[in-house]
Amino acid sequence: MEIKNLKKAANRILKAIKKRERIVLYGDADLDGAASVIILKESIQILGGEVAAVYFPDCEIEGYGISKTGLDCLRKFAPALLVVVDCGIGNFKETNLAKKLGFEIIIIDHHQVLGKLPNASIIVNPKQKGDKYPFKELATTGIVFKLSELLLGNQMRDSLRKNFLELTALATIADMMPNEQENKMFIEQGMASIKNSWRPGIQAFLKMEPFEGISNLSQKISKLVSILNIRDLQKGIPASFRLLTSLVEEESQNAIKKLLNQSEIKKTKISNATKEIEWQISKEIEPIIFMGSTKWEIGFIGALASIMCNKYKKPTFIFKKGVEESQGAVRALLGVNSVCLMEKCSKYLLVFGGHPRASGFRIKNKNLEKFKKCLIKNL
Ligand SMILES: [Mn+2]
Repeated sequence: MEIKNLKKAANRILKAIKKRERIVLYGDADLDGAASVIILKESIQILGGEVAAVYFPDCEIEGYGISKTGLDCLRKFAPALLVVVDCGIGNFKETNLAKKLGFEIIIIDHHQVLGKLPNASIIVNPKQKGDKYPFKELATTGIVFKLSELLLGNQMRDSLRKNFLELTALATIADMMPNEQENKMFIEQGMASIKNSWRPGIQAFLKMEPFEGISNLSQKISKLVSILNIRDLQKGIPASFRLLTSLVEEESQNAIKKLLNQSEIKKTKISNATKEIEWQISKEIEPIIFMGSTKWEIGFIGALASIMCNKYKKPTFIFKKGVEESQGAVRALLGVNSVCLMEKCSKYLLVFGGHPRASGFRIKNKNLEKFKKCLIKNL
């Protein structure tokens, strides 16, 4: 049993390599997206192909998923095969726009399907209708790892396989996918070889002072994951991608120091925002937490929502308020499917999507109050 369309996607990519078509990779800027892009890019290169461009949208500026900004940036590469990883399943309009610009689109995603599918030429998503693959909880990197096995065949040497599994393990942990079945296997195998990883970025990390002292491997890994999950884009490339593809250990160490610093700053910001929220919710008792501020950053609203949701056991909607639009992160406890809940109120939203317990949305500010009321009514 194979994931629906996985073989089809592999064959299409192989054809593109053979015919020297231009290939463009488009990934979410979190660790799952970045690791997926790395595995795919390196697989294509091993097969003698070339990747014309990689693109990661900056959530702070252009929002989540396939963006108009991103497509404007990439249109000079059309006609090309555009492979979108770890996002795209909710990008109906943008997929059509990409087609109009001359891209053929493959979407490889694991986020919840929203009623219909975007108009891409191939969609790989274990959660789509008609997919009989029994395990639905793979991270996108897990799916892409399986794709790389199909692409490379017997060119997948043991050391490469181990290395890709290291990335898959890190991304599966970062995306908080359940540690069971195939994920468990990926995590176990990836962890087993990570100490001997040939990626200088990983070696740099393991040798650095604050981590050297941690003897417990899984603690070390969770620290590494928290650092790699910082969406620090420089010239459009996230820190995780830079670090995991870096060829120089020293350069990586400097990058890690910067990220450690950023993660401290992030912690302070989150703790300040937590106080603000707690002061607010002490005044009003509602079945959901629904709060936004112009001061909060996209970079930490997800973590902030997780903390509030776990502490107060309520579905939590935290958003960064912009001039006309807001962008939010949602967390819910087991038993509440936040994507389905938002689907019921989708007339107020510009974009939404994600996983049942961790998702996001974009909305016009004038609809915020109506959206909130609708959520409470449909809870
Ligand atoms: Mn993901």
